[in-house]
Amino acid sequence: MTPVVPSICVLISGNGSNLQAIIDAIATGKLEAKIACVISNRTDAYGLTRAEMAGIPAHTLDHNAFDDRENYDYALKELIDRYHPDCVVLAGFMRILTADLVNHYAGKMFNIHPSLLPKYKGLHTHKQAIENGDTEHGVSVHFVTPELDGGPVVIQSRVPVFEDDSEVELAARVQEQERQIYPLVLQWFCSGRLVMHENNAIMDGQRLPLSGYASE
Ligand code: NHR
Ligand code: GAR
Repeated sequence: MTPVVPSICVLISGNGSNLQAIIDAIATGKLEAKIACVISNRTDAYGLTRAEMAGIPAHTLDHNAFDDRENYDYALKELIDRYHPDCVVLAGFMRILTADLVNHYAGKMFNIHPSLLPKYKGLHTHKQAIENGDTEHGVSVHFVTPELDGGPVVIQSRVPVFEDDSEVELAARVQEQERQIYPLVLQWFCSGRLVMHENNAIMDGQRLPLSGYASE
């Protein structure tokens, strides 16, 4: 009998380096899953090309074609649900999602956010870390809940901030970590080790600390 492989829908807006890390982790057997589809809200996202090159169905759903967030998210939900994914992954997806959509995928939607949450929710995180003179910065993977960047953290990875760092340099350092931790979290989820319960991340039956897995 062929084993049932969990399926993932990946939402992107841009370059898609996290998407590529997921594609590569599947190819090398580190992530036992398949990508059902990739959806971008922007037509010019390079991640769409990455999906096509990997033979994955790729769609653009342009938010500019919709009057409001409710209508956009309704269409997005319809498109995602055509694939019946086990998991929905935000990978550089730049649109805030309505509570309706997020609740529809409760416990199976993830985001990777470029800061050590709860620090720097929202946009321009690298700029803020530099401007505030932080010596440490990083990235968090969390379950998505209606509260923006506020869902339970699964794992964080830390990087140093050097005195003469530009935003671009710091972002590159953070993104190197992103490519490591996102496939790992997805493998935990797809293998049934990781669940969300009452707004907590639970790993192997244990509630994870607020900063996530093995944070130090
Ligand atoms: N939606 C919900 N409900 N909850 C979360 O935790 C979400 C979410 C949607 C996206 C990713 C998040 C990030 O990692 C994310 C988490 C976009 C914005 C934003 O302000 C903020 C946070 C995130 C993504 N977007 C603008 C908007 O008006 C558009 C900006 C643009 O297009 O460049 O939607 O940082
Ligand atoms: C990543 O650094 C991700 O953390 C960040 O955008 C980049 C996307 O890279 N996400 C956000 O800022 C979400 N608002 P990618 O398209 O190459 O995966």
